[in-house]
Amino acid sequence: MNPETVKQRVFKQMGLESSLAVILIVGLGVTGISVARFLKNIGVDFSLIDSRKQPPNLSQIKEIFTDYDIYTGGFPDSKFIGVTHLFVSPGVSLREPCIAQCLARGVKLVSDIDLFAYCVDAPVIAITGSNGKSTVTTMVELMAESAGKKVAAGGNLGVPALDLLADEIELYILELSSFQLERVTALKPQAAVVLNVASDHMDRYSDIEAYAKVKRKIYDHAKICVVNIDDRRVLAMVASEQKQLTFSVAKIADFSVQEESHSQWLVYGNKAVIARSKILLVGDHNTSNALAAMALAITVGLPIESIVSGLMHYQGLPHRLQIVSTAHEVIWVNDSKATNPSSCIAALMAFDEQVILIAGGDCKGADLTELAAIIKQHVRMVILFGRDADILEEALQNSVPIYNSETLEGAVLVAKEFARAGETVLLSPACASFDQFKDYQERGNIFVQTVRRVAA
Ligand code: UMA
Ligand code: ADP
Repeated sequence: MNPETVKQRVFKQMGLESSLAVILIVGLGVTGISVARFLKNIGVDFSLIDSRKQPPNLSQIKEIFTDYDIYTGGFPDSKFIGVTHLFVSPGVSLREPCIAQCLARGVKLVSDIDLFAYCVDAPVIAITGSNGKSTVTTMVELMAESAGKKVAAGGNLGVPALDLLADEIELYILELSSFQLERVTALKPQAAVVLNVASDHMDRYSDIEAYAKVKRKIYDHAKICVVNIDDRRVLAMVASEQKQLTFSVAKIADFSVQEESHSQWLVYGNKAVIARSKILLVGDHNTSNALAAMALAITVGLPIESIVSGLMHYQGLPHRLQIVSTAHEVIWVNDSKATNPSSCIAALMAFDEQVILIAGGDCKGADLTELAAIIKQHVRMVILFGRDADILEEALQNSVPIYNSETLEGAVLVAKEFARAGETVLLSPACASFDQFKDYQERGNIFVQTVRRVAA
C-alpha cells in the first residue's frame, strides 16, 4: 500500500490530525520496535521506553532510531506526562501504575494489532486459546499454501503483525495472546476462534474468568465465530446472533469426529473429510486442533482438497510432543512448549501407557489440582526441576514417586537411570521456562541436546 494512504488511515483512526499528539511506545522488544519502524516510515514522531536497563539489541536500536528519545531502566512518571497515545508491549502489564494512571486520565491505548487492522485489506483469521494457537495457526497456513494462496502467519507466533503486511498477501493468519487481545479494538477478522480456556497467566489476571473475558474479545467484530463446543467457557462467549461454525471431538457439531467403516473420520456436516489415522499428530487435543483449522479454512473459501493435503502433511512444530530419540527402545519426547498445566494434561492423555514425566519451572500461580490427579493416573514417576518444584511436589502429595533435580540436564540423567525398554520419557514442564531459561525453545533445545548426548 502506498505510504501516503497508510498515513491517512493511521492519522484518521488514531486522531493524529492535531500536532499536539505525544506518542509513547512502551517496550523495546520485537513488538515495540515493529511499531516504531512503522510510525517512522510514515513520518510520525514518538518516544520509546523500557523498564529494563539493558533490553536486548539496545545499541542497534539506538543506531536505527537516532533522532528519537529512548529511555531505559524504569518507568519514571516524568516520561508519561503529556502523553496522548500509548502503545504498550504485550509483556508489560496494563496494571503498571504509570500506565494505569495514563489510561485513567483518558490517554488513548493503541496496539500494533490495531495499526495492522487499520492497514490490512486482505482477509484475516484470528486465533487465540490457552493451548494449540501455534499449532492451529501453522496448520491453516499449510492448508492455504496447499491451495496456492500467498499467506502470512504471525503475531504471538513470532513475527509481529505489522512486519507481515505486504501488498501481495492474500490471507493473514494471526495468533493472538490474551496480552495482545487486551489492547486491541480495531481488528475485524473474517473468522476468529478461541480454541480453549484453561488456567494460564494467573500472575497477570485476577482469576480465570477475567482471563476468559479478554480472550472473548477476539469474537467482538468477527464475521464468523469458530466455536469449540467442548469447552463451556468458550461456548458461553458467542452471542446467538453471531454467525458460527462449531467443532467438537465428542459431540455433533459442524466439524466433528464420526465413525465410518470401522474407523474414525473428521467430518464437515455430513461429509467425511479425512481419516483420523491420516493425521500425523497424536492425541485428542490435536484432533480438536485439526477440526478448528478445518473450520477456519472453510471460512476463507479454501477447497477441501487443500484442507486434506494440509492436514496430511502437517508434521507439528518443534517442542510440541516432538519425538527426539528412540535409542535403546526408550522414547524421549520434547514438549517444552507445555507452559501450563492443561497442555501437560493433554500430553499425558495422548499416551496409552504410563510415562516418566519431567516437569517444573515457573508455575505462574496456576491451579495444579487437575494436573495432580492426571499425573497420579498417567505417570509412573515424576522428576521435578526448576524454581517451583516444591509447589508441584506439594500438589502431588506423594501420589507418585518423585525425584528432584536442580537442573533439566540432571533430570534427564535421572530419567535415563530409571527408564525401561518400551517406556516414554516426556518433558512436559506445565510451567513457564523463564526461571532458568531464555524461553521454552532454549529449554527444549537443552533437553534435546542432553538426551542425544546421554541416551544414545
Ligand atoms: N519487558 C520488560 N520491560 C519492558 C518491556 C518488556 O521487562 O519495558 C519484558 C517483558 O516482561 C517480557 C520481555 O520483556 O519478559 C518481552 O516483552 P515484550 O512485550 O517486549 O515482548 P516482544 O518481544 O514484543 O514479544 C511479544 C510477545 N511476548 C510476550 O507476550 C511476552 C511474543 O510472544 C510475540 O511472539 C511477539 O510479541 C510478536 O507478536 C512470546 C510469548 O511468550 C512468544 N508470548 C506469551 C505466550 O505465548 O504464552 C503470551
Ligand atoms: P500455544 O501457541 O497456544 O502455546 P501450541 O500449539 O504451541 O499452543 O502448543 C503448546 C502446548 O500445548 C504443547 O505442549 C502442545 O502439545 C499442547 N497443546 C496443543 N494443542 C492443545 C489443545 N488443543 N489443548 C491442550 N493442549 C494443547
